[in-house]
Amino acid sequence: MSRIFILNGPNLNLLGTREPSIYGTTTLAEIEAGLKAMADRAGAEIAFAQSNHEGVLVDLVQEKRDWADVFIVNAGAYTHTSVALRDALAATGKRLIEVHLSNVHRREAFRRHSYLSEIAEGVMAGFGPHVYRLALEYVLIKAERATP
Ligand code: CA2
Repeated sequence: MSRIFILNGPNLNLLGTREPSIYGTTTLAEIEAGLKAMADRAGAEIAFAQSNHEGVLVDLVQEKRDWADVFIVNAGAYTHTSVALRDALAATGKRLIEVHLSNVHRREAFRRHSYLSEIAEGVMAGFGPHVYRLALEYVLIKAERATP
C-alpha cells in the first residue's frame, strides 16, 4: 500500500481566498478532501501538511521520512530559495513529485529556478489545483502497475 505525503509551503493556506486569477478559487481544504477521496478509492494512505515556515517544513519532511513512500510537494516561494528543504527531501531517499498551481515558466524570471526539480521524479505546473490530482493519479497508477 502506498503512503503519500502532500506538503504545501508558504501562503498556500490562502488558496481560494486571494488572487483567484493566478491561484484559482479552490481552497486547500477542498483540494485535500478531493485527494483523500482519490487515495481512499485506491486503498492508499495519504497525509497532508502546510506551513508558512521553512524550518517547520524541514521538520515535517523529517517526521514523515520513514512513513512516506512518496512526497508530493508545492514548496511555494521556498521552491526558489530553500537549500534546506531540498536537503531534507533528498535525505529521505524517497520519491519526490514537485507541483505548482501556476506555470512558473511564464511568470517572473526568479520563479524559473527550482531547488527541488533536480531531485524530483517529475514536475507539474500550470494546471491550477488539478496539479495535485494529476500528480497523485500518476503515483497511484505507478503503484498499481508495480503490484504483482
Ligand atoms: O504556482 C505555485 O504553486 C507556486 O508554488 C505558488 C507560490 C509561488 O511563490 C511559486 O513561485 C509558485 C506562491 C503561493 C502563494 O499562494 C497564494 C494563494 C492564494 C493567494 C495568495 C497567495
